[in-house]
Amino acid sequence: TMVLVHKPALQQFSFIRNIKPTTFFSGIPLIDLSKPDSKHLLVKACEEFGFFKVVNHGVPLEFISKLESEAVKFFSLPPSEKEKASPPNPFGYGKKSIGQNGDVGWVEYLLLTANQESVSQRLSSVFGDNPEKFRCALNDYVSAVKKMACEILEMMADGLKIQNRKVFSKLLMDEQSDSVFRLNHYPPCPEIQALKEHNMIGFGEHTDPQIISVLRSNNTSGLQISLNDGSWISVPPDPSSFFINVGDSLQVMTNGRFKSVRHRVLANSIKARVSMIYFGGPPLREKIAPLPSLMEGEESLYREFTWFEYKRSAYSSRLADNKLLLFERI
Ligand code: GA4
Repeated sequence: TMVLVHKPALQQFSFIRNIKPTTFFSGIPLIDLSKPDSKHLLVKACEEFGFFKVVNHGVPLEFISKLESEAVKFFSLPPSEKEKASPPNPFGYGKKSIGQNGDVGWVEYLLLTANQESVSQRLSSVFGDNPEKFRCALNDYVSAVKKMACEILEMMADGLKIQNRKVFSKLLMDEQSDSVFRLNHYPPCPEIQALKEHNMIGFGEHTDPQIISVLRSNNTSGLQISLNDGSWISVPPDPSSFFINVGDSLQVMTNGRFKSVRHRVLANSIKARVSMIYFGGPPLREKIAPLPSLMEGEESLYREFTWFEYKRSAYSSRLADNKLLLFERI
């Protein structure tokens, strides 16, 4: 239930009623990428939750800490400096407002293309004293995370017994892949401590439109995922692991077998949360439809669309909307 709290400075944000204290969920599937057998657990996790945590991921911790410190440095700049990198659409700095359809959150962020060549010129001014340092940190991190995402997608294809294990990963590997990178900063919100039974929304509930999302955060809680019964569970933060989301496009390609997970972030009253997310997407012209080999005897739940069509439709919707509804077969 959404509740409006009548406190002038905060009333523009969204709140949720929350009577229970935060309890962490211990049932999040844990996938060890160094074990080939993990492919079966991976498939199970994507069917049950559309969400899991990975360890032994092969991404150097140095890449993670370097990019995190660059992100922290950026978000610590005076507002006037950060504004030089706005607006966020399609790429740049944004604050409070998410997307272009009226969603707001207790968050500021940088949206970037994951294609290295085209990191916008506008941003280089912001990384003032040393733009190359930021660019390198971003490049190292995104390359390593993309490689891991492709390995995971190949293990998924194996686990699903698909002949071509690159069916999913090739979409991210494509030069024209429409992948996005996001740095989020959720400042602490001390005022919410007074609101005992309410939590403020950092980033409202939604599913990710792409194929796969790879999230890493600092040690601050806030991320929640929605279970099939509609309840929300808190994900214990783990700065040395990655969290993987199934996106809408992967749900479609698996004809609904894998679930695109609904998730959100709640504001924290004490500690800042910093997260970095790689959204692996296909090229814009790519046709998205259930894979024939996964449909034996089944009917397609979705009509075919291009990623361009889906993205256009998703980007003109509100965060919480069910974006796949328009593409379901009746
Ligand atoms: C959710 C996943 C990614 O963060 C994102 C978001 C995008 C945006 O911030 O501009 C959207 C959201 C996301 C889905 C619905 C639309 C578009 C905000 C919004 C209200 C970058 C993406 O690809 O889709």
